[in-house]
Amino acid sequence: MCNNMLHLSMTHYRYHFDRMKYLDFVDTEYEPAPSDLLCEFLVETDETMEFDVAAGAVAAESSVGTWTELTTMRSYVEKLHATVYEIDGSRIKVAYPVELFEPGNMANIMSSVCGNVFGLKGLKHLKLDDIHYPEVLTESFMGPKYGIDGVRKVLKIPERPFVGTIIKPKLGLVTEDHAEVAYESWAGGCDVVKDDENLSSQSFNGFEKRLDATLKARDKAEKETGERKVYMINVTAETNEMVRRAKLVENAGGEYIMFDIITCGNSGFQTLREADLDLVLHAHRAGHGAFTLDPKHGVSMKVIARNTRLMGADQLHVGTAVGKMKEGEEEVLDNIECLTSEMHGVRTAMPVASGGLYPAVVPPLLKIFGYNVVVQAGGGVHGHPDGTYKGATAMRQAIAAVMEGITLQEYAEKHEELRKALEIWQTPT
Ligand code: RUB
Repeated sequence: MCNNMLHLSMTHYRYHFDRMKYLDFVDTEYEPAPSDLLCEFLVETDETMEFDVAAGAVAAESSVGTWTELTTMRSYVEKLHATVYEIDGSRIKVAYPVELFEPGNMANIMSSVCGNVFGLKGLKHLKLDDIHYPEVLTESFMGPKYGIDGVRKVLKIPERPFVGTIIKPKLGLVTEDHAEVAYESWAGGCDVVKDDENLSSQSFNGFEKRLDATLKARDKAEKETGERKVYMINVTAETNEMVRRAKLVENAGGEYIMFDIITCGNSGFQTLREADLDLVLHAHRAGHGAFTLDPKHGVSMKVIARNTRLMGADQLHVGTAVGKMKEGEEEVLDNIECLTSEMHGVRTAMPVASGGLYPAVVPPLLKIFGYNVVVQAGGGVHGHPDGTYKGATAMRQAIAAVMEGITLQEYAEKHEELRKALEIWQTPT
């Protein structure tokens, strides 16, 4: 009991002592310079730290400060301090002088604004909720090579949403079966066929064999349908191997690759983008939920979306609001905004809706997304009672119905594939 009291009072004493230094990083009169990097954090403290001290601690520890005064501090270093320039409830806004960061180095930027601060004693929760880059940093990253306009040109689809599928089962199919399912998907109406996030080069479906067999299936489907078809093969691997695989795809006549942005990491992706291949880059965000879903702690999907676009992804998964993944409409719209809003001339990236989609959810989905979206259904295609081909047709019909302004029920009267899909998968209530 006594020991506990002593511990508590020492803790208070320590933060009281440090308070002056951390508070030096708070100045709500400060007006950010156009060249500042701006971050929004959500902060929650425990009983050992006062809120404004915590706010200053975030700015200090993510810039030039630490827990004590330094004999090594110089006035020219002090000028580089970050400043908390706004406090609104638990939300703080921090401005960072751009000199703190190495241009074009996302790992470096994240090591500051998304680094040690997450382990600070006294902070119960911390969330990096948004980030805004000044032009001097946006122009130091490659950005998307194609963007929305570019991918529409590749697919020769000027207006309609893209219809995509993920091969299911996600793992286990041997190469021949994988290619056959891909062919059925394209022939039935899909524009895009995609690997799942955890298919790379396992023994049952090696990368090189799969690339060859699936591109042959693509060529056959293109010939038969007269439509452009694309295959997003998953190149996720160790960085050098990932680039090697991407080059194989380019040489084999593929137009697209996919990779897992969270598990490959920022530097892995930057290396891939800097190879500057003639390939559309599709980013899957598997694993983001470990950082993004807690409303109070971690990093928001908005930050991941802005960073992924800036580093150069042409497409990114942003949630669906109507499918199996957790985010609601508001979060999905925020994510879409991060990919499509003005960002000092950086190209836009195409939002991807994926996860628990099927024909009946297409109308509410397109209401949220508009037509600039890749609508990807895995189970919603391959779970159709009449198989993959008809499942792909039903998805395409659902999109046609929305574009023609007809209800799915009305459209289904003359389209059996859609009718059967609507019979087994209803609109959620
Ligand atoms: C799709 C699937 C994907 C999701 C993940 O399969 O599981 O990996 O895209 O979600 P299905 P998100 O269509 O059968 O659900 O894209 O939101 O990250």
